Amino acid sequence: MRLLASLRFVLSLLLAGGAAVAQSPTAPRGLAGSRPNILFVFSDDHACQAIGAYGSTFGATPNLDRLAGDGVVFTANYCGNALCGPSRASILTGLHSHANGFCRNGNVFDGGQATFPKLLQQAGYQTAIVGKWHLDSAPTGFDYWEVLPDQGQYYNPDFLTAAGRVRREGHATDVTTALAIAWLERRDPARPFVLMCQHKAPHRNWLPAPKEYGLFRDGDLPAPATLFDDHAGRIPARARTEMEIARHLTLHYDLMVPPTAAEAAALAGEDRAYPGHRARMSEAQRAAWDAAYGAEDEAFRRLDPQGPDRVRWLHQRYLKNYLRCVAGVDRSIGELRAWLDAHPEVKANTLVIYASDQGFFLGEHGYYDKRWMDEECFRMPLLMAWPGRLEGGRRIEPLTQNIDFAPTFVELAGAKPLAAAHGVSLVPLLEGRQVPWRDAVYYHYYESQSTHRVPAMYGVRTERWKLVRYYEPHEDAWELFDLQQDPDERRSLAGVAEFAAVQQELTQRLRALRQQYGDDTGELLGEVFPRSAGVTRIVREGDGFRVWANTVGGYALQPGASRTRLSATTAMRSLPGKLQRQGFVVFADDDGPQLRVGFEFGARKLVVQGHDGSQRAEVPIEWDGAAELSLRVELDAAAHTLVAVGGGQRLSVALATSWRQWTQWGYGGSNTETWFGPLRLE
Ligand code: SGN
Ligand code: CA
Repeated sequence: MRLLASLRFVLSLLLAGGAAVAQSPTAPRGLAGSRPNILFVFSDDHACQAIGAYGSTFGATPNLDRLAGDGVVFTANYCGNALCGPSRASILTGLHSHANGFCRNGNVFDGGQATFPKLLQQAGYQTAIVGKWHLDSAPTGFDYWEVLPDQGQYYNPDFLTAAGRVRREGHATDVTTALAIAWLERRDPARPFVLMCQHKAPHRNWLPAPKEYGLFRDGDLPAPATLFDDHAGRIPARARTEMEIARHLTLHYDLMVPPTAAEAAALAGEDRAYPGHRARMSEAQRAAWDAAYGAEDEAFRRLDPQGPDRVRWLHQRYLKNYLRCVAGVDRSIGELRAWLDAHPEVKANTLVIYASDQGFFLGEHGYYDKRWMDEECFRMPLLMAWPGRLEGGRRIEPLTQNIDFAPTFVELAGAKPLAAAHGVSLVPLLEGRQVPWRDAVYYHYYESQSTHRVPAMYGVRTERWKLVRYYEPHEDAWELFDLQQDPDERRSLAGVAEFAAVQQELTQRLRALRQQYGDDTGELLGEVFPRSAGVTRIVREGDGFRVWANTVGGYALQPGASRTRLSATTAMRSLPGKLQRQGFVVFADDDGPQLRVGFEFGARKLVVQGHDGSQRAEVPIEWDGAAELSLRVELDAAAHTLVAVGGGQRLSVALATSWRQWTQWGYGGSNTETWFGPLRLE
């Protein structure tokens, strides 16, 4: 089976004209099945631009740079979906998102599937994970786990354990490191281990640990050339993205600048979370924070910078706090390696790995956050050191991806292989062997219509080119970048006559990759649902449709003749074996507002809701979780009434007077795989 799979892979590479890897004369052999301990240190949102070994000049990572000098640096490592949960799910399973089922944050990881910790456990390894998890379901395949709930807190974080929830005093980075070391101390020394030490840092909202407060206090750090990018030459959605330092970074929540009395009385948006973050700190922690930041905050108020100067100030504050969080993670690497130095018998057989779930924008294109297929966030750091086995300072340049991690660990451990993995073991690259290798990596991002408003996309990157398809019908666009001529990705060449042949070839390559990985998500029955967002797939089934909605409020709509009154009926079946949230029918006006009427399956409720949370009404229903639910909706714009009947209940809602008509309708949901009957309108 395994032989067949690798044969198929090699064949697909040859057919696709895969790249070969040059041989290194000094590289090690026989790593497969050598059963090293694996100390896998993993952080959240750590971009290569902030690591010295990848060319950063910020100086935030002396320990990581030392690790890179002692070991190997993967220079072209990528994620398949630049978001936390999806990247982690791909690392555990070796599968792209559509196949492991975790397409967006907020999905629930199916812990019943094959993962590398389970296979290593079966092969006699001790398995442990501490820190960020973000996959919602309880970790499976670990002898010991102690993880942050959801995103977790920086100060005095709560942890989830098999025995319940505990609050631990201190900074998340330090607490996580301490948990990792405590486990190393008490593990069974007779068996190999895999320990995943997963830091929350440097994730938003960038609260460093006290030990790093003093860093970067003198002068400005260099800003990227594209800090004031106008987004011209690319798709319009780039300018609509809500991740601009100038417009979206919040002063209090993101940058922890204390609000004035007037500001405190009117906190809005994410800034409303500011007081909670202050309250989470102890009095002593707050005092230490204020002592470190007070003078800078005062200077900001005094100078009150405006326009580009204000953007530069926001960027500096953001970047410095981000790098202080990075430096904390770097210190953790130093502490873990110091523990290994003190235990030479363990160190000699321990592979230390450092990676992060995706990269991050550090002001490039004026952005923070990630999600786009741009190099800054698509690329992931990957460093590996293993004394006596990996020669120091080597750079490994072929295209690698997070789906390769699990097959690598499994092969090193001599465990049963992951039969269906999309990724391939990196062992040949570690050994410097001449093997056929992939010449392109695949990407698919789903979480549109959500925080930061980045459209769904899939794409391909080769050594020189990147082609991205924005497939939601209301976006429907391509971007093509020449990474050699335009490394900052400022000018899309999609649709430019001179590059038509390149675009065509890459389109075929993209199609072939989608086929190879079996990804048929992202297309919506051609023109049947011309307006959609956040729905990944619709197929006809019976006389209705099966709909996959990955996003909060995902929908797919058809246009119709304008109506001021209508009566609609349909049926809904929440598909068994899947984790569901809600399924609803949608009625929309041309300029966007939507009414959603349907069921919260898990909570067993009939619900009416406006697209913006308005018009909310709900009533509990009696339902066995399996039966088909029928739904009837009566809308009358003139009488301002909405009546919903379903699940044996009736909801009556007074409609806002802004509703004049309905011109589109269809299906929607969140985290749902739902079968809908035909939507019959009268
Ligand atoms: C939170 C952040 C977002 C971030 C996502 C995903 N907002 O929602 O800025 O993009 O997480 O990040 S915050 O106000 O909660 O910080 S991920 O790394 O977990 O995927
Ligand atoms: Ca992340």
